Amino acid sequence: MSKSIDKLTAKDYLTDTHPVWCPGCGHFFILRALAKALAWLKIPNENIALISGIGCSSRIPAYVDVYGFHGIHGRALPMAQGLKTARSDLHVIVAGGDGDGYSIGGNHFLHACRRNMDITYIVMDNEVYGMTKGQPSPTTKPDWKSKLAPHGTGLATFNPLGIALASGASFIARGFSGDQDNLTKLIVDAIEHKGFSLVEIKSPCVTFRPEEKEWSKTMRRMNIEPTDDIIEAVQAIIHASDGLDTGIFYQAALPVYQPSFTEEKTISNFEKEFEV
Ligand SMILES: Cc1ncc(C[n+]2csc(CCOP(=O)(O)OP(=O)(O)O)c2C)c(N)n1
Ligand code: SF4
Repeated sequence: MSKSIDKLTAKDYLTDTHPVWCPGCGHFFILRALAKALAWLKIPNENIALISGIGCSSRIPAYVDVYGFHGIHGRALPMAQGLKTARSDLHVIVAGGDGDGYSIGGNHFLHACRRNMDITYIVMDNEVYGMTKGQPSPTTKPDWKSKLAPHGTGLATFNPLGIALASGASFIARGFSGDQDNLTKLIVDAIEHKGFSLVEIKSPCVTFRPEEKEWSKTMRRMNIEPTDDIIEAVQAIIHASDGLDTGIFYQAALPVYQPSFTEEKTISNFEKEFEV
């Protein structure tokens, strides 16, 4: 990037690759908000790494002009934590879907919250597995009927905000892909936060959940200040259990886990240690 940092715009954070997402997919708007947030923060492209798993959402590293890694399903967080361990100087951002992060990656999610490393996790939540053609995900409502679950799942939904709070995350927010200004600001705040920041973003899958287009009418901004009080945060999360409130539910200065990475800990040194 030859442009001076103060002249960077959202376009400077986008690659020339056109996303293969379906026209109207909410993920387009998350990509745009992320690029705007990076331009707002004026972080040099080479100081950012974007890590993902597998899913329509997880294609996002191809479209953002920063270091990227399109990994394996459900394993974006461990990869990102490994990278952050080795390169604490990088802004490490993780992005992926509700299936990737809360289902196959659910256990990693809990422990990433608990470790509270300085990483931002963007979950592009469309309440469905889009890439594999519409299976219910952990955030799918129990009565949503589909070919694969003709009577609905009948299962209570996973509550990402509550689980993140209980597991130790220090920044917990919900955004909506259709509310660009608010979403851009949430991503800026999340990246600036020191510790594990979750931005759970409602993002309509127009192909397998066309009814989610209605979210543009029902999602609402919360008018509350971020709190570092767990009880207040629990109350805000319970109050928002219909999934329609957006804003920061919790933000606290908690100890950040950052293992030190020294020369002696290189892979070749480990190999030497275990040589027989
Ligand atoms: C180990 C493994 N299991 C299953 C799959 C199949 N698979 C690919 S993407 C995906 C779910 C994607 O859903 P989500 O993460 O919500 O993202 P979306 O496509 O909705 O954006 C699944 C189950 C896989 N690639 N690897
Ligand atoms: S299948 Fe759904 S999530 Fe995937 S690109 Fe199309 S609209 Fe987006």
